[in-house]
Amino acid sequence: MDNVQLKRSLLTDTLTDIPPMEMDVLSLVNDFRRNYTHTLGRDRHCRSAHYAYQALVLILRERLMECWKQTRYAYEKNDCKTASYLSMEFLIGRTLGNAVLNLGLQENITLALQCLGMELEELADSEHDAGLGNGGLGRLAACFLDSCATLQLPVTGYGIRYDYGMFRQLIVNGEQVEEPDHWLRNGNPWEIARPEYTQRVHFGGRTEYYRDKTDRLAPRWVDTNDVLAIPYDIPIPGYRNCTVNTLRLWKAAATDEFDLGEFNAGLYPESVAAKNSAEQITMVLYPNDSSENGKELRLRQQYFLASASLQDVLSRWVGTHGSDFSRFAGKNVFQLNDTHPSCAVAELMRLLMDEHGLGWEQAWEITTATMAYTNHTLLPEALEKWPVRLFRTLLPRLLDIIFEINARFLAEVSRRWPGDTGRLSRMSLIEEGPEPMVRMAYLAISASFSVNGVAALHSRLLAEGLFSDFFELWPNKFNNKTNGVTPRRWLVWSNPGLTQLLDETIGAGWEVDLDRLREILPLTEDGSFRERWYRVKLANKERLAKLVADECGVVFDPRALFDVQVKRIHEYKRQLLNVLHVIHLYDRIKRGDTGDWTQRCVLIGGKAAPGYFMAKRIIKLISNVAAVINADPDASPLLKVAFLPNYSVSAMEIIAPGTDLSEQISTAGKEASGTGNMKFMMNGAITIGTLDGANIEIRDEVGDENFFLFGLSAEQVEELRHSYDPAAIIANDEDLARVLQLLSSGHFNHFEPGIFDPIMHAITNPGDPWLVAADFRSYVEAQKQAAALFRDREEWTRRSIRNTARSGFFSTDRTMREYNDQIWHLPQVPPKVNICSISG
Ligand code: HTW
Repeated sequence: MDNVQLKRSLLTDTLTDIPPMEMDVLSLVNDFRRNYTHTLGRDRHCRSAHYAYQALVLILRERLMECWKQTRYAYEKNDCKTASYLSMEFLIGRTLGNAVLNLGLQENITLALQCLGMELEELADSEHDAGLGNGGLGRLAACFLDSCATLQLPVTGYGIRYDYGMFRQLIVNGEQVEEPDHWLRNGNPWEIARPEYTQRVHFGGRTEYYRDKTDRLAPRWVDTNDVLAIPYDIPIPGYRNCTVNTLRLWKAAATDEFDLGEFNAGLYPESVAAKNSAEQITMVLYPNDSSENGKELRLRQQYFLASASLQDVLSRWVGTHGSDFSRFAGKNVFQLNDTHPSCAVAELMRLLMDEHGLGWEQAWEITTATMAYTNHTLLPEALEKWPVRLFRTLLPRLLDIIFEINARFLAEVSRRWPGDTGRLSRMSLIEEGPEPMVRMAYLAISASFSVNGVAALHSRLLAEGLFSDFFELWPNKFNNKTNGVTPRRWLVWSNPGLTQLLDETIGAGWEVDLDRLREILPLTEDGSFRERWYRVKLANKERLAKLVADECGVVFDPRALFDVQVKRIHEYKRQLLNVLHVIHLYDRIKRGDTGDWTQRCVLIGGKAAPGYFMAKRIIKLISNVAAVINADPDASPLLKVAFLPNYSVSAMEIIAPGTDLSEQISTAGKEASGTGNMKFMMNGAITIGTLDGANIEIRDEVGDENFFLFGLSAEQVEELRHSYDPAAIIANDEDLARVLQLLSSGHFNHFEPGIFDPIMHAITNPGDPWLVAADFRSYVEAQKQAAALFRDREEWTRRSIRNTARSGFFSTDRTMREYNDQIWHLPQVPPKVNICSISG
């Protein structure tokens, strides 16, 4: 072939135009071999499954790349508005199975691997979870990205590439032990480093005033210690639509010019070692869910995320639009996932003014037209406040700006309510006192055009309670966006048995139009359909029973009622109430009160924040109670209890499909939404729950006869607080009295005297904020109903079917459409697909 022929046979002569990759089984097999031997350099002597996993990831990655590029080009070409989802957490779990599913390659990859003597499930199972989040808030961000890609919305996730994600939880002698999660040890084949987009983030120093080009006094931030932010991109494929969005995670790196002073003094090793302090920033995820911890390093992380992400967006803007920011707000929106990235408010002001020369008014107009804030909790201990003193040393220029925002804001408040000094101090962005604090939620609200809660009740309580002053001032900012979960991971991938049954019954397509699940409703009256439904659930329970046997050494009988509570361990979530019920069942067995018994297997799992004493003690109680019951020959045929160590995204993929009864038992008014509740519902579990968070909407959707309701309402909880008398409740409830007698007698801690005293105290304390004793009776009654119903297999199955059928509302596709229609207003932009062979 001569040169001319060669050129003609190429598609074009640019560097990046390449022909589409084949998706057939033979091509997959050959590409697998090529990657295994040539890219990874393995030969027939290699026995490690790890390289097979890697080769599989590489053939998927190759196939994602073209779509990824085309997706970027489509967004650029349309010059369309884009959203940046700023979050300190993205709890994505495993990526392999999700990529295979979303690329529509399940069948062909399974076949290709079979040819090579391997199994997809096994390889998928060898992937380490990306545990870059604590719980619901972080997982929500991951589900949002899946739905945005599926809806072809131009949304980029911005987060932190922690070297150590959520700790691995071991249970040793019934107690939680934390182990570091070095998830990057074997590399992360899903990420692409993009050092060419590195940003520089400032810390420390001071503000100085200088004369700018127009001879005006202008502030600038000087004498700073800088840290580099290097982006690592992870592809987020949409569901069979060729869109691949981006999750951009920042890693901290030292600059090269650090501490020249020490170099000159000949302290070369010391000064290289000092690089550490910069690189520390992205070392570890803080393992606290729904509580603030106030550490300086955490504020550094937050600012690092906000600054790097905003600079990334601004430098792209300047690259394509130059220094004209007049259309910036029409083309950008920033969604703040709780207050964690809320430094972004002041940082955007700083960048626009100090780096891009805008005046305050124009910068503020842009900031307030682009920032939107989502609140995820009403718990006062989770509301972030940072000492003004810390801001002054770490982020002095930001503090100037926050003070200015506050001064202008308070002026607005006093124009509206002249002389109302109480209101001024209540609403000030700065909490006065011996240690003045910046109230991050107020900073976020004051600069955002949208403030939303995550379930209907939660959003109402924000407006009526926590943020009522702000609601009075700006009622139109406030709105609700009820959470969801992605049905691709939480139904299609996790529950292949049910997926097949649904496909055969109503035809494919429901995965992206989840309301279609309602089409199975008439079949609740079809006995053979119910039988198939029951068989699927049974098989999933066998899978879960295997997990429990492997991880806990406890044997669950798949015919029993699988009663499951998995979530972070927190007093407001009331795992304690669950244990009290378990002890009550045990007590009934020991008293011979076992007429019409329903065999039950209770599974509890979740991590405690390492510094949360009561949460850790609750884990110990669950473990000890489980040990006593499982070893008791009277009890164990009727009741089994297990604490599952190291609850995680990939554990939930097995747990949700195998669950009959979903425990959602938080004190009403405390759980903002919950999202595990939705995963269980989608997989046909029935909820036992309080009127809290999204439980209320779950019950509205499924109908009250398909939900076991108990407990005080949020209003009743507030009302009772003043007159709560647990002693009287205990005195009037023999069952509860016996349970507490067993607990305080040391029956569950014969060799560990006194360890459960703090738990007894918490339950019997009139100041118990979680009102455990108050809801015990109605909880036990609801559990009785559940147990009785479970013995009627046909009726239970009908209600299980209805739960799945009516779970459509809880797809994040619906949630993202609402964010987009009411907050973001982004266009749907499909990539050019002629070059890409993946399309739906
Ligand atoms: C809510 C949960 C809700 C979920 O967000 C939670 N909020 C935090 N963690 C959560 C998604 O909207 O379904 O009901 O409790 O799971 C959360 C938090 C935090 C501070 C406040 C609230 C999480 C991690 C770190 C700090």
